[in-house]
Amino acid sequence: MKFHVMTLFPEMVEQGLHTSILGRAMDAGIISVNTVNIRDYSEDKHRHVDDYPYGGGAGMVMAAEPIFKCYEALTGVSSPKNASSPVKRTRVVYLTPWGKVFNQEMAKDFAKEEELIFLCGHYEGVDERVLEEIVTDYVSIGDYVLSGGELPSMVMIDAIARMVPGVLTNEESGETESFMNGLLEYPQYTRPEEWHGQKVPEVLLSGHHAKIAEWRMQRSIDRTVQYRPELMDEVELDKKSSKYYRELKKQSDPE
Ligand code: 6GU
Repeated sequence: MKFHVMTLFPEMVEQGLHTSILGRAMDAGIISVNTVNIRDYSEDKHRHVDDYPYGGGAGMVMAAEPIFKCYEALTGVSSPKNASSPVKRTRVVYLTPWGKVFNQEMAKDFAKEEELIFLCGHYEGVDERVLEEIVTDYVSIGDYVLSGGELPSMVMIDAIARMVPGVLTNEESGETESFMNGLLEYPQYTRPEEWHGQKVPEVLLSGHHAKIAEWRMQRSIDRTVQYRPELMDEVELDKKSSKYYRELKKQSDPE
């Protein structure tokens, strides 16, 4: 899968993505990240890409033309809205706090694409007209404001790339699956058996796989109830786990 990132800070995006699992996937040729500097498509001699907002107000607005030129260079498409050709348009994601909030489902959906383009804004925003012209998806990574779309694009690329076949090893996919049952991860322990007076839970040393699985399921439920209770409305629990969850609710709410 090919990721293209249109940005004013290409080094930032490149440096952040070449490590660990994604670095390995790039070396293996399963994914690639191509950054494009929007400033290279500025039309004035000072390489400006922003200007004052019509109507006044603080801050600067990124101008439409350099972004559009950058998009044309990347795709070869000059009128995306009235594309009459049967070829499917490459999706263009604009990162913005007012977009749809990103989640694992969306990561899986984007991972079906062969190619994706990210547009990273800066300053107070981007001229609305170029967004209307080229953007297919408006996405936020949560309810807080960041300085630009670079970090959000990196977050999305990481999450999407993990869903591309061949990026994760079998073992790594298994771990993601265990989160995707809708519960939070159970606690993990490694050596030593005792640290700062705290012992590793006995059952994990028992070698009894069924008991270990049951213990982990219960700790996942405990943790989800404590930190993200709203997730419990969506999960499907097996018989044993539902019984445990019912008992847990009875204890905290004996009515
Ligand atoms: Cl996608 N962009 C910016 N600038 N801030 C954000 C965001 C995106 N998602 C959350 N905050």
